[in-house]
Amino acid sequence: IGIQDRKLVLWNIGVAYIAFLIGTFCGLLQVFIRNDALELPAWLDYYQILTAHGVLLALIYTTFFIFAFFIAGMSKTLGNFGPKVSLFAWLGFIVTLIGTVLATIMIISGKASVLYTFYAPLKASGWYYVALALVVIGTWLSSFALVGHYIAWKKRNKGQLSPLFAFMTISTIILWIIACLGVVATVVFQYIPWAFGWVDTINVELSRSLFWYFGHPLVYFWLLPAYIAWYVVIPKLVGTKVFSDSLARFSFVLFILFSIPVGFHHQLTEPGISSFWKFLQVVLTFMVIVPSLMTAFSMFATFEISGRKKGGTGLFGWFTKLPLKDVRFTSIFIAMAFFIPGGAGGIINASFQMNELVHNTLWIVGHFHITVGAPVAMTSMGITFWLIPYLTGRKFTKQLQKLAFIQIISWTIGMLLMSTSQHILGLLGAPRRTAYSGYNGHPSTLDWFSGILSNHVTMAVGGTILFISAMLLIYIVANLMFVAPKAKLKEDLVEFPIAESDKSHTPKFLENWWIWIGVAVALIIMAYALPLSDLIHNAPGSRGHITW
Ligand code: HAS
Repeated sequence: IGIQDRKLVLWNIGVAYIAFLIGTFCGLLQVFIRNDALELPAWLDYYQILTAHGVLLALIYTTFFIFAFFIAGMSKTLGNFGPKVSLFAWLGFIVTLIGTVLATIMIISGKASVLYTFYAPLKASGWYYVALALVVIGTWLSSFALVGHYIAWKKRNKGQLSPLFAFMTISTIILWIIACLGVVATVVFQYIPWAFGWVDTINVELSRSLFWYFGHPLVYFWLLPAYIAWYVVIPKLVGTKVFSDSLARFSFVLFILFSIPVGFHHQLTEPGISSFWKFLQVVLTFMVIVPSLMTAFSMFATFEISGRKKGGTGLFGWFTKLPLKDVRFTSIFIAMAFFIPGGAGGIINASFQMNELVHNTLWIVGHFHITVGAPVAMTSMGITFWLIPYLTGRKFTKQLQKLAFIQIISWTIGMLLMSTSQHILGLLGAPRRTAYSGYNGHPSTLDWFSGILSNHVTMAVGGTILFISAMLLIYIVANLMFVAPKAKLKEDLVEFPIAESDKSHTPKFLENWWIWIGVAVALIIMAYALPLSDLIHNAPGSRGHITW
């Protein structure tokens, strides 16, 4: 890809890893506070650090990295950006960055200790919500740039299906733009007027519902770029083609349809929404599991086809033929393996009754560490190992590859220890989002920590290993950006791995976005129109508002 586009991608990656550095450091502080091993100075508190950890890793690291990957992939598959597209993409980057810096300042100065879900009636400085709005606007500008680039390609290639990477990027962006409408509505019309004191009240249940209208598709905004790498990059690394172009596209279409009308599954224990609407959204949640099962099927098929081609025999012969010595592959393979229990845990969460058992416990914290913290993060690591040297023209030296292996193995061990203990503690009843790590020595809580895995030591050891792994990753990233020797020989040049995908049998209507946007909007109206209107008109307290 061209030098200008490379620069933009590198800047996005650079910011992503600065957020990663601060965010993982806050994670380390957190495990120690939860173990009573660290006393904080008066100006710093647990919720401040927890907010920084959640926002910088789950929101900021992911967003910048995702746009870096999208920009690189779109430039690679559709051609270099033109001046207008470039301008929008840079503007998007700058506005997102300004929002990020403002939000970080607010959090660190203790004016926004509201956690990444910023539930009312927790209130931050009005400027924090302005910062969040800027982040969203910035991502929209970048999204418009990518959509513009895609439209220009479509005009040049009338009647043709776009390359798989571009199709998947556009699907993810459609999902993102529709999803953001919820968070924009609550931030602009509810939080900002309330936080600046222009109005006295806020309709809490409405704000939570609008947040989760956005919050669930947000997790697919994190997941889908990882799936792009699974569908498009992985087959190349194992030496085969995309298993089925139509299946891959159809799974992304299903995400557009079913990711959004499901937010109530985060609110199953909340009053104010009737069981009927919760049940409807639970059913739709089970629909959004289908494209992930299709993805699992497709991945196993890819491994099996490539394994058999290389001479693997028997039921598990394919496994022995996987390129496990290639850290770009292994990192993503472990990511996938994590998503098996991660996805199963999601299904448990989504099961209306079982949610009673796990909601608001450490189980959920365990769940999101083996979804976003491992499958998504480890896929980004796998991408990082080739994307940066591809962009900088540096060598991914043998020594760096060894370090990368140590890094991903330590991340795996740390995540396994920490998330297993979080799942167990959650099942025992340990609540999440609390600074009272010992639960004030309450007798019934003391037993929780006597298990082999469910004890303070495991969590602390897990957290520490993760932090060391994160620092190792930062070292590798800095090296690949600035230090590693330039690749002079052709065989040292790092490639952008994109597998061939046979589009000859793919139905054209899969790329008719208006159909999918139309169906998505219809489903959203069905799942949300009546319950949201109920929340606006029938909220307890004064008409339409709960006063805090
Ligand atoms: Fe979730 C809460 C339900 C997926 C993230 N989720 C959260 C929160 C986060 C999060 C951050 O229904 C906390 C929010 C908060 O702060 O309150 N989640 C689901 C369901 C899925 C799911 C049904 N979640 C994710 C993903 C996330 C994520 C993905 C981030 C990226 N989640 C919930 C629910 C809650 C929740 C409730 C609220 C709980 C509460 O009460 O608060 C599904 O999408 C999962 C489907 C996935 C699968 C797995 C397919 C497996 C694949 C891997 C194949 C492996 C291979 C490798 C090929 C069915 C694709 C083979 C290798 C070998 C070695 C064998």
